[in-house]
Amino acid sequence: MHQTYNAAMEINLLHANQEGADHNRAHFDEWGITCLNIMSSPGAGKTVLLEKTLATLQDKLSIAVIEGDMTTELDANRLRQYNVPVIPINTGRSCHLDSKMVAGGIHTLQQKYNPNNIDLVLVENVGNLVCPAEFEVGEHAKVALLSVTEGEDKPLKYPVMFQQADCLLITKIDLVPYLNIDLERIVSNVRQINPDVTIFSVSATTEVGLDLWFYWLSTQVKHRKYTSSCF
Ligand SMILES: Nc1nc2c(ncn2[C@@H]2O[C@H](COP(=O)(O)OP(=O)(O)O)[C@@H](O)[C@H]2O)c(=O)[nH]1
Ligand SMILES: [Mg+2]
Repeated sequence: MHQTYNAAMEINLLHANQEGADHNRAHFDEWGITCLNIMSSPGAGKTVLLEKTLATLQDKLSIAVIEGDMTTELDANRLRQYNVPVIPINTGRSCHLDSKMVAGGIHTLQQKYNPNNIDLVLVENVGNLVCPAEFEVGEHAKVALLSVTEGEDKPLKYPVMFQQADCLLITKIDLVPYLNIDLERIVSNVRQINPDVTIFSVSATTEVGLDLWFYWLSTQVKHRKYTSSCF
C-alpha cells in the first residue's frame, strides 16, 4: 500500500515536471533558442567543456548558460569571465535541476536580456549520473559526459542517463595512457544501452576531439540570428 502511494506520487511529480518542461521548451521555441541539457557525475568536465565551448563559439553564436549547482556560484563565476549571460540556480538539497527551477532561470533571462537575441542556452545540470536524466527541463537535446576515470561499467550501472542521451562525450582521454581502462569497452557498453547515441571522445586539456563537438553543437542550433553560417 505504502509502495503504491510512493509510486503514484513519483508519477505525479514526473508528470508535473514534464508539463513544466514542455512549457519551457515552448518559450525557447518562441524565441528561436536551442536548449541543451548537459549532465554527468561530479567532476567529469562539464564546466571546463563549457569554458572551451564559450571561448570558441561565442563569436559565432549568441550563447547563454543556466548553471545548476547545489550551493555555490563557483562554476557560474568561472563562466562569467566569458561575458555571456550566466544564470545561476542553486538547487539546495536537490540533486538535479527540474523544470520549475529552470522556468525561474528563463524568467531571469527574459528580464535581464533579450531572449530573441540568443541562439543557444546551455544548461549545466547538477553533478549526478542518476536523477538529472529523469527530470527534463525543456531541452531540445541531452548531452551526457563520462570521463575515462569513472570506469567502463558505468553505462551499464546507470543506464537511464545513457539511454536518454542524444550525445555522449567520453572526456579526459588524455588520461587513458595512465589508466587501466578500455575505451572501446566503454563505447560498446554505451551502444548496448543506446545504439543510436552520437559519441565523441574528447580531451579538454589537449583539445583533441573538441572540433567534432563544436560541429555537432552547431548542427543542433536551429536558428542563428547573427551569423548566416557558423562553420
Ligand atoms: N586531464 C584532464 N582533466 C580534465 C579534463 N576536463 C576537465 N578536467 C579536470 O577535471 C576537474 C573537474 O572539471 P569540471 O569541469 O569542474 O567538472 P564538472 O564537475 O563536471 O563541471 C577539473 O580539475 C578539470 O581541470 C580533461 O580533458 N583532461
Ligand atoms: Mg561544473
